[in-house]
Order: sequence, then structure tokens, then C-alpha cells
Amino acid sequence: MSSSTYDPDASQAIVRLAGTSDHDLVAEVLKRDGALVVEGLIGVDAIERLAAELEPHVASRAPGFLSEHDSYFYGRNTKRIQGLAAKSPTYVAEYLLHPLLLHAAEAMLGVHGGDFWLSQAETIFIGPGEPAQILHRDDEGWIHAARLGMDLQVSTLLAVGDYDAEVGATMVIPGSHLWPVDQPFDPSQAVPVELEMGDALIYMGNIVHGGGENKTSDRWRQGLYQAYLLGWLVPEEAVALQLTPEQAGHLPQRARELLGWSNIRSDSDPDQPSAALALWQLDAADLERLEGQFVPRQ
Ligand SMILES: O=C(O)CCC(=O)C(=O)O
Repeated sequence: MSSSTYDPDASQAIVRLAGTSDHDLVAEVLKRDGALVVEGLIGVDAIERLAAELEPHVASRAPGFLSEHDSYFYGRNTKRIQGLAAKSPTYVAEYLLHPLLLHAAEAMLGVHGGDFWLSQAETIFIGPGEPAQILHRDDEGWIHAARLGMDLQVSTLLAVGDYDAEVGATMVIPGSHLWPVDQPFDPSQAVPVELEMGDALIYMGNIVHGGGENKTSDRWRQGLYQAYLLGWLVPEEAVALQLTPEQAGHLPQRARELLGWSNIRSDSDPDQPSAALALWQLDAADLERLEGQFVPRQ
């Protein structure tokens, strides 16, 4: 089913492209369809490293949430672990900074001026017996901006293990990104997007979707969610606060920008390490304390 050429008459509901596809082609399909699958976005080696780094966190986390609302919406038997940049170097190197994803986000969000940053990155491991999630549009979280009709978010669900409709593959209503954000919809129009390990579903925040029902009694649906958001909207996670200044300082400049630890799209002098902290200062004294610890801008 994989194809590296774009056929606008393709009959499949959600187009699937190979991970080696031209990045402009991926952006073109995302713009047109609001969602697509990129097969083999991340290699098996990297996925295995990612899974191993996250495993202790997954093992020690009980499923579900304290609040009734969160358990209802995010799942009673689902494990969502956030703060991934502080937990997994592979997450930062292979997923947050993935060139294809950054290119797609730039194409969709860069047109609104300024940069984008990370809104959220989390495991969405859906446990056996979890009912289907309520279908929704992620952009509803910024409803006033969403009603302006502009693109706010580019999200990705990466398969850490193979997943099919039986185990809770994401349900998507193809074409719903073209509807007004308040338009009611018929859940029966949603189709499952099945993935193999390393494949990714990339989708716009205005497309109707939700986690599928896990009909199995013994398998977990292992997805890793990430969303880039317009740089002038407040992210879902307090991303910058998840990292100490020292942790942030050892990340590449682009990661710092995406994680709220730098002024976005800084054009400042690369030879001035403190320029990386120009916007998000703790106190002027910290600039001196941290100077020299930062990885210089490449
Ligand atoms: O887990 C999925 O497949 C989708 C999750 C989702 O849409 C959400 O929690 O907002």
C-alpha cells in the first residue's frame, strides 16, 4: 500500500507514504487531506531505544487518572506519561527533531508568522478493554483561535508497537479538517488507521479523531503522541518546566526552541551563548551562572 508518489485520485481514505518520501510531498498531502500515514518514519533500532528509555516510567505508572473527567476522556486503562524530553534522549533526537515532522510543521504553521513549539508529547498506551475515546478535534483546546479558521497544530501518533483496529488504532474522519470547528459529525464516518512499529499518523489539529476501542483482553496499544503548536499559543504541557536549566542547556538549539527554553526562531549571534536564553529568563543573574554550560548554536 506504500507509495512514494502522490496520486490525488487515490481511493484510500488515508494516504500512506514511505518514510523516504520527499518532505514537500508529505506537506502537500497533509495540507490537502488533513492526515496521512508515513510508513517507517522511525527505524526499529530507534524505536527499541525509545521504548527501553520509557519502559521504567511505563512500568511504574498505574493506568487512569485522579479526576473523573480525565479518566473519562483520556482513559481509565490508559497510560499517558508526559515530560518526555527529560525522560528520553532518543525522544528528543529521533522524534522531536525529526526533519520530516519539522518540515511538515513549518509548511503548515510557519505561514502564520513566527515559529511553532511543542505543545505535548506523551505515551498513549491504551490498555485491554478500554472503550473508544470520544471523537474530538485537538484544536478545541484553543477554541477562540480555532474559530479564526487557521491551522494551529500538527500532531503525530507514532507506533511504538504494531497496532490494528482490534487493539485501538486511532479513528479518523477523513476530510473533517475542511469543516468548521463547531460542525457536528457522525462518529460512524470514522475509520481506523492501522500502523506497524515505526509508522506514524500525522494529522492536523482540526481533523476529527480519537483513540480506538481496545477490544483485546491482553494487548496494549502503544502510541507516542507529539504535537507542535503555533508559537504564540500556550502549550498543553508546561514543557519548559519539565527540564532543569542544565538539562535544557545540553540540548541542541532547535530542541531548546521547541521546548520553550529559548526565544523562538532566534536569529541572534551564534557566538553568544547567553543569547539562547533571551526570552525565557529566570533572573538576569542566571544568565551569568549558566553561560558556558550551553551547547553552542550550530
Ligand atoms: O490515542 C489516540 O489514538 C488518539 C488520542 C487523542 O486523540 C487524544 O487524546 O487527544
